[in-house]
Amino acid sequence: MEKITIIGLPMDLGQNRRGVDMGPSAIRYAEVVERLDSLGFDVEDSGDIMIGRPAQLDTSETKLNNLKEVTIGSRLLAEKVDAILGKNSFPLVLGGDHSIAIGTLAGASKHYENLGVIWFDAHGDLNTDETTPSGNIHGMSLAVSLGLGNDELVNIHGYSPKIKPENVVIIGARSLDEGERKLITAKEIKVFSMHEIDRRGMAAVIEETIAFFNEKTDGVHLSVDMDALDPIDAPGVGTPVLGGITYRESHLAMEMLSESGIVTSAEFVEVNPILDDKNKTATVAVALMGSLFGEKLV
Ligand code: B3U
Ligand code: MN
Ligand code: MN
Repeated sequence: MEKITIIGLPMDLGQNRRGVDMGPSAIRYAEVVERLDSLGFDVEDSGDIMIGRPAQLDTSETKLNNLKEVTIGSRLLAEKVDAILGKNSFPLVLGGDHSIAIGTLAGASKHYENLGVIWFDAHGDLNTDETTPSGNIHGMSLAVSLGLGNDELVNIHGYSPKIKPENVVIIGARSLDEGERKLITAKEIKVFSMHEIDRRGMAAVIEETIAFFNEKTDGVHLSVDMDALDPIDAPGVGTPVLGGITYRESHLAMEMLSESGIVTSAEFVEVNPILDDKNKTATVAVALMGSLFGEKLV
């Protein structure tokens, strides 16, 4: 695919730390358009989806914080991603917190019989309204896409489920809640935790991921939560977890995915400029996008 359409969803309502709504601005400031342009793509920046802000934020640890706004944002993003794929362009979505994946996947999976999902994340984002310890929807977006959890979220864009558990690979996990572990076991979801990455190396993990998808998927969505990376390399995230994927390992992963040609849509989320060190995390995100779209060192 030669065309890339960038779409931002500057929303921080899927979790409790303000500032991740500035992620799309930070990523643009790190010159995402120029970077992808220089690789020879026809890049269109279609701007941001604006959803407004409630007068009173819901930050209690109730079942689903800011459900109304997250639902509106997801609906609008789903329509947009659906339309971008309809025009044969590659949707590159900029977050925002990881709840936005509900909308991205709702828009993308309509275009495939068997959409694979690579969930690059320190977390599983597999909580439901029953198991969530926080009420934060960014910790539920993968479960919602599997058809589990709140009805309104699950049915966004008019159908459910968006993806099948056998088409999901989680890479970089190191912080999973009890309910998430149970779900992973029950649904037999493939997880390459930091243990596997340490033990086998990122190259083997990505080779296996590509082979796994090649057999059975007709498209693959790459969802990159920047907290998959070690906080040393990506400090500007709301929930940093020690012992993550290194800068080099993450580039290798993107380069191998680029060579494989399997990725059909992508999103980069959880960049929080308030918590960052001189826009480092956005800069790393843009460098990873470079590798994902075929940038070579020599
Ligand atoms: N699993 C916890 C914490 C969390 C999920 N995603 C992030 N943090 N970034 C939860 O709230 O569901
Ligand atoms: Mn996440
Ligand atoms: Mn995470």
